[in-house]
Amino acid sequence: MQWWLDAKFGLFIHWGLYSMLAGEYKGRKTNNIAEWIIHDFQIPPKEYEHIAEQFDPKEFDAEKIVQLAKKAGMGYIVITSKHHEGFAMYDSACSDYTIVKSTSFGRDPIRELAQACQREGIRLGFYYSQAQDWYDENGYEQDADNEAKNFRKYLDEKCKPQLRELLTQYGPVALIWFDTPLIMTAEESKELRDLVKELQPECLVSGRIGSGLGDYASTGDNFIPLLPTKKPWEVPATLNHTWGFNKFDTAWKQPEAIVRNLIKIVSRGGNYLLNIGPDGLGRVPEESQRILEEVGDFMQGNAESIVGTKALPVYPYDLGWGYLTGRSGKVYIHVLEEKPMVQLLNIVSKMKKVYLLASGEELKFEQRETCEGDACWNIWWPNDDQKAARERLGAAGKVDMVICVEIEGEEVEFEPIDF
Ligand code: FHN
Repeated sequence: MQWWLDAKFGLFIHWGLYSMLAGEYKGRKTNNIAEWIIHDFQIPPKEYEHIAEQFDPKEFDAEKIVQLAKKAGMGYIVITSKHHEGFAMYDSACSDYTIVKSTSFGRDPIRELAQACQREGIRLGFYYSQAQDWYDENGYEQDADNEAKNFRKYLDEKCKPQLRELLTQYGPVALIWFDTPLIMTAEESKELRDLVKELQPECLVSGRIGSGLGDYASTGDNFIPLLPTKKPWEVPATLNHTWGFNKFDTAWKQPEAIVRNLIKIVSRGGNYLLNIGPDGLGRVPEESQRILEEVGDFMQGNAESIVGTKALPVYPYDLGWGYLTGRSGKVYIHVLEEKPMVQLLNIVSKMKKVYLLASGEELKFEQRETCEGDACWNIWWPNDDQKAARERLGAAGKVDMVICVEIEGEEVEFEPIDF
């Protein structure tokens, strides 16, 4: 799974029939995440079939989405192949409730995306809701009486056959992003894991397969761990509140916040899986595009401080103004705020060379002890002018000025603060 550990940043795509409703059904607005509308409003499956008949996302453009992910510096894409609504967003022979059979659109967007990803050299994984299925009478549903259902039948006749299709029809699959196991047993989760590994041994399995059987941990949605964890981990996160498109949700996190989250997550050794929700016509919301493009401006010059980095030992301070990332022999100081100069305390490693990552412009530095005897790094902006240095960096320095410090030795050494 080295590719996944190195990638650090991925694109999540929530797209399904719910995207067409856009957070509203029969004049009623949802106040929950929009892809839950069928559950929250208890829309009967028959009615949902009519919605499917009107689904015609003719503006879906797989190539454009892949380019957007690449421009943002993302290394992988994960798309909903079947969300809890039970609708297959690909050509599935196991069900008639699919984008190819139930809509006038008739195309297989998963195939289009798989082909675009292969052309552009970006890995593709599939989200698959393995337990919740609000269309199938034997699929589970949160807060429903699930005990009475024949889940074995659902597993054997829908879930496993569909996973088999996804893992045999679309070339190499980077990962299966399972979600909401609910009351699945450890044996059932293991059965799914075994199936994935039998069909594609390299394919990863997300933490939400259940019973701790994932190849990595998926944190709670939008929850960033405070400290590095033992198991590799990933934060699935939204750009606004919802995952599926909701025309009323305009609470967009701005590029500054996204870059800050990315650095924070990467500094603690995690991955950031950031979501877009295309609308009912298949279009990526303009705000999502703009935000990801600006994040891409940062990544353009600074990807080295993100991609392929490893969690450093825990630095004993919460800096407030920035974060540290690193790799063998290098520490990257992410400066997110105005600072006359940059100082790091209790850092023992010897500095060899210091420069702005995006431009290579060298910075004056000194290594000393403070009056209290703490090991200390001091770094100055050229002519003590951060603003001018930021301007010279252009778009790559707008949100974060990344300073690269080359050090002696491979791993940075911090000193304890309680000596
Ligand atoms: O219920 C889903 C939700 O719709 C969305 O898919 C997120 C993404 O992580 N997962 C579940 C809730 O945790």
